[in-house]
Amino acid sequence: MSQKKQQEQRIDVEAAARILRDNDRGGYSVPTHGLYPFQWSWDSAITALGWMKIDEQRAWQEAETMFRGQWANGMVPHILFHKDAESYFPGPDIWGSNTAIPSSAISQPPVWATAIRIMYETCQNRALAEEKLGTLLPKLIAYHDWWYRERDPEDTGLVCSYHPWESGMDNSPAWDDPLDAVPEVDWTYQRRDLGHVDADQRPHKPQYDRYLYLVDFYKRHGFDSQYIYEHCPYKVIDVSIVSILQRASSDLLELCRHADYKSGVDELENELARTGTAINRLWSGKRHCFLNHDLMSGQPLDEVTTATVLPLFGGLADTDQAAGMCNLIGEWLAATKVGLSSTHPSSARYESQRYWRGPVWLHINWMIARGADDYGDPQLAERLRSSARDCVMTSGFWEYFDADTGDGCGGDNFTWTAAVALYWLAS
Ligand code: 9WN
Repeated sequence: MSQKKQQEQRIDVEAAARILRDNDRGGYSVPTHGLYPFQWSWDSAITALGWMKIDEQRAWQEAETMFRGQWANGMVPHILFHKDAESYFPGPDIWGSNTAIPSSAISQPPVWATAIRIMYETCQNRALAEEKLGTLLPKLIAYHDWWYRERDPEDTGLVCSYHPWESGMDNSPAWDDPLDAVPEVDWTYQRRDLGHVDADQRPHKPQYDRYLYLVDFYKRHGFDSQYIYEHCPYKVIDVSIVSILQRASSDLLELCRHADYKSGVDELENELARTGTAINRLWSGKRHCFLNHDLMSGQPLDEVTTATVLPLFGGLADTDQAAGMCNLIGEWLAATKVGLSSTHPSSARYESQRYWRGPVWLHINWMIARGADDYGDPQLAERLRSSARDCVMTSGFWEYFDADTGDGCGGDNFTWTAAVALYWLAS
């Protein structure tokens, strides 16, 4: 589509709002009908931003419902299985969490406090926002405390992750080598995802065998944090989680200041400072970005993916690092039809339409654009936004987009794509 034509066209906000309403299951949204029939944590946080544009009460409810599933130790699970559904595997029986609301036993990138700060600062209904913030703040503090306490027990400043699903960037080539070191399950199972989406757009079986081994491992060891930290066969530092946590912690601090809330604030400040220094251990002068790290092998994971430039979003880069990453992103954007692709196209493992190995996810593009803006590169932010608009205008509200063609992939009528369109692209 020509630039002029695109500018003349508007995002179809009615269609986007309809997707949110159709995927509303009463207080929470499913990412899409069929493929993902439950509440996912980071989807839900992004979705709340979309709800803010059409129904503020409903936006706050999205957060409240998610935090009802918070574990006693503070963890917010990556999936809440509110109702049974046959269309997804693995379900609550495989996870075996035994919680009041059945759930998975890992978390997801902690974008909640960032979303809630945006909601709080952009709301029309201030009284409602004050009331909701009051109940959510202690839960957010407990959630962040869980990350630092359970996922960085040695106070290194860099939290770790135990599952590719925890990163939300499940099939990223960055996880290939650490995942290869995980045993495969020896039981048979039936995947449901392949009944909804073309196999070319989803992970392969050996990866699923290992995803499931890990799920089983947590259950077999009674979800014992200390044991898992010491013995989990997969343990990585995911730059994306570290960066999103850093931004969210600083947003949480800001919210605490607004509400004059003191409990846990000093600890949060300490953690922010610790991570601010520790992140430099991941910097690669050769790649001009921060590399994920395998804690089992002790080696950096040398793949340039969208995770590796998210320190822009986390405010974790110094001026030179930020300039290096913005240059990298500029060239990277020019190398695919739509962007930013989840894996750099020069990687031998790049695949333009397979899950997290190349396609474009719009909420990630929003985060990177926001980071570019913060570091004084609004032109780059606008290029990212314009490319994201192009995806939606040309193909619709898909889960993700083929980076080489712009075609929609994965699930259709996807909630977070509609939410990002409402929140970021329509304005
Ligand atoms: C596993 C819901 C989720 C997203 C993830 C995405 C995908 C699940 C899956 O779907 O993961 O959690 O079964 O593939 O990778 O980012 O939150 O949309």
